[in-house]
Amino acid sequence: CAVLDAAFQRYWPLIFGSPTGEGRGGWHLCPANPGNNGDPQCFLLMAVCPTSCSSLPRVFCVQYYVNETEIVDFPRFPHRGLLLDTSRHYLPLSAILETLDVMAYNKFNVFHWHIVDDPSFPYESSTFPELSKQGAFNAMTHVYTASDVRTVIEHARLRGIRVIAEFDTPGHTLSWGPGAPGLLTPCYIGKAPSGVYGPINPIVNSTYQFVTSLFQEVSTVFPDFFLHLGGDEVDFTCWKSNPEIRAFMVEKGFGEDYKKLESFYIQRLLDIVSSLGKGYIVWQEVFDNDVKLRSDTIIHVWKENNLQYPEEMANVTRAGYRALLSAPWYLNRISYGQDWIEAYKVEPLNFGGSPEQKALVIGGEACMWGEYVDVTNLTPRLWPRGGAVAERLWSNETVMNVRDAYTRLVEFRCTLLRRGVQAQPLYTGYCDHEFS
Ligand code: CP6
Repeated sequence: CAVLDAAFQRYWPLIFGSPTGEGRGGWHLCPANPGNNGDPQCFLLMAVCPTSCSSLPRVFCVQYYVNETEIVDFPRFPHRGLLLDTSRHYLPLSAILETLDVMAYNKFNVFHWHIVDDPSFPYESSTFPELSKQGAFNAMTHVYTASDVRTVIEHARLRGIRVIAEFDTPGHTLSWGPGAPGLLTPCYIGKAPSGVYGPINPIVNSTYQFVTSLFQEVSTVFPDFFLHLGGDEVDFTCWKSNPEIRAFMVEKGFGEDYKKLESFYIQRLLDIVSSLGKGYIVWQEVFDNDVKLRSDTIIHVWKENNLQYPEEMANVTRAGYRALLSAPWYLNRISYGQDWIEAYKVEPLNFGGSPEQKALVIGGEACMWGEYVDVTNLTPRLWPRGGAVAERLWSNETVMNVRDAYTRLVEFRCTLLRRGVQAQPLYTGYCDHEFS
């Protein structure tokens, strides 16, 4: 009898239960009909229980047909992510869990949770409960409690998916204001505050005390080594209007260069998060603005302008940083026709650079920004289109035939429907199960 190999030993108890109990006994597989050259091959499965069973040795012989299949498959890129935005619209827990299921079918392995932003703050913080009390769309119903967050992380973990939370600062933080008085910059009209607020106020110490406490909490709630710190799209008009900020600019010798002020904030934030023992991912502006970065920082390339992203990938990797690509993969964008094809045809390493530079591209993320997406249209917009990005990130660069991919996606979309996932059609046609 051949002892079952390690993989078989692991999965067999999941399917049939473990007659010998956890970690006890040896599994043996005996050909029941040696000499059978035809298929399927029949095996006898015998589980031998060596100790502490009522009648020893106990032998189970079960006859099953086992189809032998050898699969050689491995990912091209280690980081295959999907971004969901739960600030523009609240997504119920069930929608996030279903998305994690379908991510796993697609071999996505990172859930980038853009959890808070300008419109709402649905993250329930234990350190600063006022943030969601004042900043969520509804503090009772439209929040993610500590238990919800644990549920998401565990559901993801069981499917081989990491959860990376993004707390985007210093821009995209308007919803933080009501629950954190003094955090945001008061904007001015002339000599008087206008009552409107801008990005996080980078010139007061209380800001850094606040972000230290918040990120202390966040870094324990989200166990992944990485946090996403945002740093994108900071609007300088409010900072420019504020006389105290302008005085600070003079004092620091920043002149009129508000990117220097932004960098001043980001630099301190990165030091805080580093001291908490976390790694960080930032949007490309942080790199573009010449912020001093730890050498293990990951730069997230998102700007689509005129398909210039290959140039940015080249710049980021030339500087020695690892890069993540999202620019061509905005699933929230839709257009008439088969728009998955453009996403599929992207070749992430198609930029000018050395092999060492190419090796710094750790993968990419499909993004589902939430301005026009809530629970009603999330699933059909994500699937099966997200599968095109997933395949690009998983498969060898030689796997690029669009017609073959179409066939796979059509089949996969029918599978999703059979599993109760409302995936949208790619084009005309039907699914076999419609007739059965
Ligand atoms: N929110 C945040 C967004 C976007 C970004 N950051 C965004 C910008 C342009 C498009 C889609 C999304 N909605 N916080 C940029 C990373 Cl087309």
